[in-house]
Amino acid sequence: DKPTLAVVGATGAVGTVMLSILSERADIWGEIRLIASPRSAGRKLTVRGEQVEVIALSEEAFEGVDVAMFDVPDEISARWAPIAASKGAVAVDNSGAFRMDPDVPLVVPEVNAHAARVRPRGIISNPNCTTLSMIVAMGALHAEFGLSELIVSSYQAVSGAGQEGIDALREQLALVAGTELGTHPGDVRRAVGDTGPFPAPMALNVVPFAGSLKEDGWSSEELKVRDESRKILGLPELRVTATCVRVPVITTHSLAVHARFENEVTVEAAHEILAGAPGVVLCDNPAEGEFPTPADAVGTDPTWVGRVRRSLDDPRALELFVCGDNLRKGAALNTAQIAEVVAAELAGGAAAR
Ligand code: 2RA
Repeated sequence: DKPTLAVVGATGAVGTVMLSILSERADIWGEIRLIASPRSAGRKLTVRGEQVEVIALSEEAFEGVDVAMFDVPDEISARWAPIAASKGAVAVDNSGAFRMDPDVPLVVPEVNAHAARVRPRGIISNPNCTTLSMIVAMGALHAEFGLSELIVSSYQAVSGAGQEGIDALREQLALVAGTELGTHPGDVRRAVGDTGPFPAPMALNVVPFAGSLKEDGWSSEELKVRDESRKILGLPELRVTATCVRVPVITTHSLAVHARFENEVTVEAAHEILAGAPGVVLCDNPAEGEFPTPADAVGTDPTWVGRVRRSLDDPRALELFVCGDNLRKGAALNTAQIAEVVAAELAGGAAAR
């Protein structure tokens, strides 16, 4: 019998992408049960070409479920993922509630699929989209050269802040289009007024802050890049520094990466590794104007990598630029891939390694 999958948070921004991803990928699931808040119960959504009625989140909703994917706020996951697990489901959670729990593996199937097997709480976490947008490429380079340090700057899309973030940028772009705004201090800020979920205007601007403020001036996003990269790569002492920046892009996060390795590197070897790495597309021919951009990467599954250079002052370091769709690989796709690894394991297959 094919396993039963539950999608919790089916009506959200990531949930919507999830339903289209489930409709595109190999059809390994028996029933796909759609679960959301009581407010959304009764709505009909399309998955695999069929209309499925959304049911309200409750303990009974998890009866008979083999794998339950969660895309809901931290506090909802914190409460309900353990309930799903207690009902016998493996919970695959995309919130921040369990990512750093030592009894919960943090999984990116191209990098550490094996970790999914050891899940004492019956929960597997999906990383934050900023980490996910680069980690597949970094995992491939680490396997060859041995990573010793990461220094990254992110260029994060507004959809990382959900539909509210998308709406805010669209409204602001409409306000500034065709004007001469952006030529005097504060003119965009005055024209935009309410900046929505962002601490400054997003139109005609870049904002060096994403997430919430933590100790010593670091943002939550910056700390996630550090903590999660270390856990996924199994390098608890890895030196990681991130500066997270929001840019006026709807969807697809980008990162400029300085990666230092144990061994000397060459661009040729890095190209070969990246070109052969599952889930990575090498797009690196600047003479022909070929490099990844969010406008080209959006709506696609892979991590796009370009601008690969050996650092001028350090033969052990590479500079590169990566783009990844933050709603697909950054969220829904990786969750679906983890669920597939679990399904293969439950079926006694060989895919879970
Ligand atoms: C953001 N990484 O881009 C967050 C979303 N989880 O805001």
